[in-house]
Amino acid sequence: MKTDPFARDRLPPPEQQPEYLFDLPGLQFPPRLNCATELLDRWVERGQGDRPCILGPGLRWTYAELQAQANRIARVLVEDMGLEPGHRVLLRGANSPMMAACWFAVVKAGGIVVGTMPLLRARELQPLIEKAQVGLALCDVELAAELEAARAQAPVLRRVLHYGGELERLAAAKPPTFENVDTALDDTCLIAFTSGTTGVPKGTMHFHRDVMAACACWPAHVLRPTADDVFIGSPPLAFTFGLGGLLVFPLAVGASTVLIGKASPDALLPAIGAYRATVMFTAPTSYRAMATQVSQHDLSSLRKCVSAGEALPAATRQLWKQATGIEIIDGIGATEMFHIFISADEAHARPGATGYVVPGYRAAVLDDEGRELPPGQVGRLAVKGPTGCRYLDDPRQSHYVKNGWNLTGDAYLVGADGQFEYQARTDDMIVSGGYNIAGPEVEGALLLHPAVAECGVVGQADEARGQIVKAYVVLRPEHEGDAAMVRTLQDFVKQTIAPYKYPREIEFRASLPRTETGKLQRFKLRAA
Ligand code: 3UK
Repeated sequence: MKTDPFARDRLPPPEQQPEYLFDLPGLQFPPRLNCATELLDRWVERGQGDRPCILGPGLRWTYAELQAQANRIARVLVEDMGLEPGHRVLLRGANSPMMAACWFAVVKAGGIVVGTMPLLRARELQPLIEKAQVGLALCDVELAAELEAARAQAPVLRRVLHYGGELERLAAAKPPTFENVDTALDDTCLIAFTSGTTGVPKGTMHFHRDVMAACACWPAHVLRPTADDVFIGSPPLAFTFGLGGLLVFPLAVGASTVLIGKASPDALLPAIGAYRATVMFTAPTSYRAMATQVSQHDLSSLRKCVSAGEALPAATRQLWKQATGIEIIDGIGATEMFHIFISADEAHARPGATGYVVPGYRAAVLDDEGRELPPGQVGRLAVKGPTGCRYLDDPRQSHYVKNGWNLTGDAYLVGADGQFEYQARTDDMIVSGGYNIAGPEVEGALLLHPAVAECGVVGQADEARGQIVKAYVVLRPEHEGDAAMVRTLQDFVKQTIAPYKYPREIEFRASLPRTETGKLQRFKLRAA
C-alpha cells in the first residue's frame, strides 16, 4: 500500500532526537503496531464488545458500537475521500462521541490526526493546515465557518466533511467492518500543536508506539484505573492532556469516558453526578472554581482527581480536599512528551511538590551548562523516557532537545524526599534587586488569602530594582479592590513567605487572560 512519506521526511534527524528509554517490561512493542487496534478492536476481539465505552448527552456507545462507527467513518475516508496512509486529517470540534469515532477512524486508516482546539479562529487554523499540509478535515458542523474561512487562505485543504449531518449519512451507508492499516510502530499517528504563545506554531509528532508507551507509564503506575472507572473532565481531545485522560487512557484499561463539549466548572459538577463519574481530569483553576460549589452537587461517585497544565497551588489542593475529601493527583506533562512524566499518587502527594519521576522516565535538574545539580538547587528540568520531542520540520528542535534530554523550559528543584518541586517557567523567573523570585510561589501565597479568587504574578521593569514583583488579582465577589486591600494582601504575603518576595504592585482585575487549556498567559500580563 502507498504511504505518504510527508511525516517521516520531516522528522528531526536521529542525532537531534532525544534519547529514548524502553526498559520497562510494558514498553516492549512489536515492529508492526496500530494503536487503534490495541485500544479499541482488541476489546471486541476478547469478547468485551458489550462493555460501555463512550458516554455523552443521551448516548451510550459500547466498545463494539464505537468500533462499528469508527469503521464506517474509516471506510468513508478511504473509499470516498481517497485517504492514504500518512495523509493528515484535521479534526475540529468540541469533545464528543463523534470526535472520538473520527479520531479512531483516522488512526485505523493509517492517517495522521491533526487535532485543533475548538476556539481557534481562521487566522490560527490556516498556519496549522499549511504546516501539516492537511488535505482533509472532519469538522463539527457547528464550527464550520472559521474552518471555511481558513480554507479560503489555505488551498492545500481540499475537502471538509461535516459531522452532525453529512458524515453520519455517508457512514450509515457503509458496512461496520474495516481492516486496520498495518502500520509500523514508528509511523506517526498524531501531530499535536503546542499551546505556544508566540511565533510559528510547533507541531509535535507522535508515533503509534508513543500512544501505547504513554498508557504503560503514568496511568499504569500512578493513576491505576480499573475497567469499571468512568472518566470525565475538561481538556479538549486536541490537547494531549485531554487525549490521554479522556480517550486513550480509559480505553487502554477497558473503562468508559464521558465526552461532553461544555466542561466549564458549572457544567462539570452536575455531570459528575449524572454520569456517576469516578476519575476527573481538569486544570488547577477549574478545581479552585468548583471547590466553592461542591456542596450543591452529588460527587459521591468520584474517587480520583487529576490536575495538570500548570502548577497546582497548595491552597487549591487544600480547598479541594476540604470540599471533597479527595487528594488531587498532580502531574507535569507536555505536548512534546505526550503526557505526564512527573507525578505523585494520592498517598504520596505533598503540597508544593509535583511528585516523583514516573516509572519509564528519568528526570534531572541541570545547570546552564547541562550538569546535574544536587538536591535543593534550582535549575532546568530535563527528562527522557519512551516518548519525547519531535518537532515537525522545525529549527527549534535543538532548543528543546539537548544531549539526549528533553528540556521542558521549567525551573525545578528536587526536594530531600526525591520529589520534584516546580518553581516557574525558566523565562518567568523574576529577578528583583538581585533576588530570584518565582512568580508561582507568590501566587501560591496570595491564593491562601480568602479574598483572592485568582491571581497572576509577573516581573515588571523597574529602574531601581531591575524588576519588581507585580500581582494581578481577581477578588472573590464580596470584596473591594481598594488601597486597604492592597496593603492587606501585601502584609499577608510578607507573613506567608520571605518578605522580599511580596508584590510591590497589585492591580485588581475582573478576570485573567488564559489559554483554552487553562494556562495563565503571563506574557499578556507582562505586556499590560
Ligand atoms: C506546564 C505544569 C507545573 C509546564 C500537558 C499534562 O500542559 C501540558 O502540555 P503543554 O505543552 O504545556 C507544558 C508545560 O505546562 N505544566 C504542565 N503541567 C504542570 N507546571 N505543574 C504541572 N502539573 O510549564 C510544562 O512545561 O500545554 C500536561 C499532560 C499533557 C500535556 N500536554
